Amino acid sequence: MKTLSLAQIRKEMEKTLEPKRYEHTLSVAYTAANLAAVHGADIEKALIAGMLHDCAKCISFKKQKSLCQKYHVQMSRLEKESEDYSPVLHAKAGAVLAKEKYGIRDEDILNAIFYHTTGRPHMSPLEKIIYIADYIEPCRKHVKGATERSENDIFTKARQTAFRDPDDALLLILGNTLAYLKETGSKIDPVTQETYDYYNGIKQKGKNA
Ligand code: DGI
Ligand code: FE
Ligand code: FE
Repeated sequence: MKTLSLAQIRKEMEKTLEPKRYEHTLSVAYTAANLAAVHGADIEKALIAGMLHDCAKCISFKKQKSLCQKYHVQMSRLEKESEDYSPVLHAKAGAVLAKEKYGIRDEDILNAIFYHTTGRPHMSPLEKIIYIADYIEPCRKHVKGATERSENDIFTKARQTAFRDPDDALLLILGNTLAYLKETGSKIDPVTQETYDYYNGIKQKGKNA
C-alpha cells in the first residue's frame, strides 16, 4: 500500500470526519508542528500524526472493536467487556487505520496515534507532542474538569507550559484528566494511571535530587 501525502491525508480526514472533528484535527496538526519546531522534533511527522490522531473517532464502536480484533491489537478488559463505548479504543483503531488504510509505516507516528488518549511511560518526543497538542489546541474551548477548577486554570497553564517544558505540561494534563475521571466515577484505563505515576515519579525524583 502506498503512503498517502499529507495533502491526501488531509482530504481524507475532511471527507471522513465530522466538521467539528476535522477542525480539531487541523488544529492539533498545526499545534503539534509548532511544538515540534520549538522542541527540535520532526515537523513533518508531527503534522502527519496530528492529522491522523482521531481518524477512527467518527466510526462506530463496533467497527473500532472489530478493527482492533482483526489486527490483534491488545485491548484492555474495559474495552473487551464494553458493548458500546470506550474512550480509548478510537486511538488504537486509529493506529490500525493509519497503517492499513493510509499506509503509514513509521512506528513513532503509529505509536503517537495509539497512545494519544492514555499516554504511556517512556513516551517519545513525538508521542508527547501529540498528547499535549490534542489537549491545548486553540479550537478546544474547554477541557473536562478544568473549567470546574478554574481557580487553577489548568488549561491556560498547560498551554503556556507546553512550549517551555513539555514534561511539566504532560503531568499537568495527566493530573487533571485523572482528577476528572475520579470525580466523575469513570473507569480508568490502567495505562493512564501508569503514565501519570511514571511522570510524577520523575518529577519527584528531580525535586529531591
Ligand atoms: O479524542 P479527543 O476528544 O480529541 O481526545 P482524547 O483522545 O484525549 O480523548 C479524551 C477523553 O478521553 C477525555 O474525556 C478523557 C478521556 N480519557 C483519557 N484516559 C481515560 C479516559 N477516559 C476514561 N474513562 N478512562 C481513561 O483512562
Ligand atoms: Fe482522540
Ligand atoms: Fe483529538
